[in-house]
This record gives sequence, C-alpha cells and structure tokens, in this order.
Amino acid sequence: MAATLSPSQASLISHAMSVGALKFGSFTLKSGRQSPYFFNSSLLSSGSTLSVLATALADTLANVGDFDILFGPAYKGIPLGAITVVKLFDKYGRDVGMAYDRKEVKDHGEGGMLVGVPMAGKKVVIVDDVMTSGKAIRGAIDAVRSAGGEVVGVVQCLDREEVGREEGTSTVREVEEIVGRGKVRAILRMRDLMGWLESEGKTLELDGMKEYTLTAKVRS
Ligand code: OMP
Repeated sequence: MAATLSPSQASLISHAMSVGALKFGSFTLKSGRQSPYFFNSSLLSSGSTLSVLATALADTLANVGDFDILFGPAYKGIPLGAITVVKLFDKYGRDVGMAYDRKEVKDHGEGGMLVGVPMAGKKVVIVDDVMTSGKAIRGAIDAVRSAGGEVVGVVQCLDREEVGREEGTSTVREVEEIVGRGKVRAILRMRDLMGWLESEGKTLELDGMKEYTLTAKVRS
C-alpha cells in the first residue's frame, strides 16, 4: 500500500497532525460508531492551516463541471465554503457563489435559515468535513433542494470510506444514489491515511485502521 499523495494531500495531513485535527486512538462518533481515528476540521483554524485546506479543496473541485454555488452546511461547512470560493477564484479564476444555512431560524433582520447567494434554479455543490453514516449530508442535500437548488456534487475533506446503512454498500455509494454516480469527491480517503501511516512506520495506528476496515459490516 504505497502512499502516493499529491502535494496538497500531503500538506493537509501534516498540518492536520501538527494541530491535532487528525488523531488516532479510540473515538465514539456521532452515529455511535467506534472509530480508531478522528478528523476535527475545526482545529484547522489558523491562516496557514486554512490556506492549506482551501488549496486542497479547490484542487479537488477544479475539474468538477459547471456549478454556481458552493453550499457549506452549519457549522463546520461554513468556513470551508468561504475559504474554498476564494481559492477557486484566486487559483483557478472560477467565480462561484457561496451559501450556508443556520441551525436556528432567524426571526429578525433578513430572517430565514439560508444565507448567501439564493439557490433557486442553481447548480450547487455541497462542501463538508467528513461523512460517516451520511445523516448530516442528507440533511444538507434536503436544505439545498428545499431552496430550489440542484445538488450536482459533494466534496468532503476526508472520505472515511464507511460502510453504508444497507449491507454490501458504502455511505458514499448511498449518497451517490441521490446526487449521481461519481459526484462525491474528497481530498483524502481513509486508504490515503493508511498509506501515509505505513510510510511513516506508524504500525500501531495502521493496525487499528486495518482492524476497523476488516470488522466493518453494516453499521447503524
Ligand atoms: P454522519 O452524519 O454520521 O455522516 O457524521 C458526519 C459528522 O460527524 C461530521 O459532519 C462531523 O461533525 C462528525 N465527525 C467528524 O467531525 N470527524 C470524524 O472523523 C467523524 C465524525 C463523526 O462523528 O462521524
């Protein structure tokens, strides 16, 4: 399992490790799944680390076909959307809008749940940190569709390559059933992390990851 990471992937892993945004150990996930690692994108919160993340996200989106708006669901998706549209413009000359939602309805001022470019009739890509069971991303897809937008893709920081709710499938595959085959992308996949662990000689952590993939069946 050789780690052939692109410069932006390698840079993201090393920055994430240095600020504790990527940790190995034992973690209980939102879905209740027990994981040997955790990616906490909110710890990537300095100028240098966000710049690395923005470049990696923009590189991942650079070849995605036409879209009008990048939607970052509250809360962690909001900065991801903002930094990525800036980088897409600066590095690739692509000028896309950004939008995000609130967790609570605002009953004064402009009001409502949605902020940013109106999504009605627009092609929208959703950006988020990770998906495990896919519950959070399904909520984001519903939010875009309720606003009249068409979800044409999803980009995540890390594809945990989790098993799906149905036997023999993956969360990504299940989400692709909703948004289209090949439409869910990620900067990094779990196998990239495993390749990196191997190249770094971190055998204990690698064994934990292997065990996790081997014992993966249908998870709730
Ligand atoms: P699902 O809704 O089960 O797909 O979980 C996705 C959410 O879990 C993410 O949006 C995060 O809030 C959180 N999460 C992480 O931030 N990092 C991880 O490595 C794993 C999770 C998680 O709890 O599954």
